[in-house]
Amino acid sequence: MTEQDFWNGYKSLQRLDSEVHEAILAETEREKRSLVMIASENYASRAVIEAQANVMTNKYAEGYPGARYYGGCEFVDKAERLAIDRLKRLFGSEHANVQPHSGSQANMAVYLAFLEPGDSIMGMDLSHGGHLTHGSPVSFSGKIFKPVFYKLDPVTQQIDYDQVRTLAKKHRPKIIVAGASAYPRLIDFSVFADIAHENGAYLMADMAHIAGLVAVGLHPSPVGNADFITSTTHKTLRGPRGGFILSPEQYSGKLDKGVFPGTQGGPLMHIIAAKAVAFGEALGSEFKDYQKQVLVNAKVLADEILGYGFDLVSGGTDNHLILIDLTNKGITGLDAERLLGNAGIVANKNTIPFDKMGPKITSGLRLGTPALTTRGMKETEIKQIAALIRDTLEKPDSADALKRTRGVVADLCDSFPIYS
Ligand code: DSN
Repeated sequence: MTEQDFWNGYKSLQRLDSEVHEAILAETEREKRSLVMIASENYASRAVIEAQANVMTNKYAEGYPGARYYGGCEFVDKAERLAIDRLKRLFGSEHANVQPHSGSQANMAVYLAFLEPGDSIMGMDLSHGGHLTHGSPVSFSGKIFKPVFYKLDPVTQQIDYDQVRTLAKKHRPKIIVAGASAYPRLIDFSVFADIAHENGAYLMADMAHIAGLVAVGLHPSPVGNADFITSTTHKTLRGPRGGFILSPEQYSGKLDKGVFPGTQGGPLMHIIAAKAVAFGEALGSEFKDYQKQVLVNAKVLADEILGYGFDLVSGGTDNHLILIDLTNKGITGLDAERLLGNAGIVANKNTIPFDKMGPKITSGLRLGTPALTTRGMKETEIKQIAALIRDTLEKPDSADALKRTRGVVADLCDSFPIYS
């Protein structure tokens, strides 16, 4: 069955709402025809997509399995219990909450459970690779709580744990957040835990980007170090869009209340069913092979891009992404994103540490390998794609280069279908 057949199967949608049906078909085609290098995107399996398109969307299930505020929850209870059990096994965690609608809501639930408005939180500066919900003034996290930010070391462009310790001592945040959305290096959760606990703070690890790597032991786990662990389900973990929280048993009651009734009402039971499927997939042996290849591909991408004279923030990568500093190439992140998009390579502009441009322009470009690797691409294809990126960014006015690049992108997309 091709993707087109898959979506054409939605006959009622086609009949009743052709506009939305067409938008879905167009998105299907866009995904098929482009090389996705957005580090936070991936392709959920067909089983995950099928599981989330189910009648559990009809069901209210406020509460938790066995203790709901509605009748008729026996089957959604089963789905949620499967998701919880599989997730706990996947990460070796004592407690799991699979209800957060997103990573942001998972973070919000932790803050609500353990902080009072006005309390201080400390996270990585957004422009250095942190996340909006780690205290940015434009997010609830910076509006309700008092944020303190650590920055990357200006020379190594990596986390400066001494600076984190000094800031923790000075500001005594109640929660320290270890996690990032554009950081290409390993995060040492045990050092973060020491710093937090020495200073009377909780440690929250936001492992959204690296959850798939952590699940198979290819990135050190925050479990056993962090008091609370939040994540999304759809990045390296390759599930449906959503979030979850892990913790030791001692925090389970407060955390569960932080999610419901603290920040959410009825859980999305169809999405929880799909999360269960994705966690089951992640427990399989093929998932480790996939994550290994994600890492190999990212390293090859880093080496190739460096070989073409581009600078990388921190000089390389230990995970699934690289962050190109475009300063020496005289091109902005915005222009790079546009040029690549026009050629069929989807990526996103990103600030680099101490960026002189604002977040709407930026001097950086973030590239990740999770989605390409799901399509089955390996070192050979990554080398080809690195060359396309070089051509696109170094010859922005060459119609020949653009034509060549579009041709190679089309060939790669044909040879590596997403859903075959
Ligand atoms: N917006 C996500 C990312 O692209 O990294 C983080 O939530």
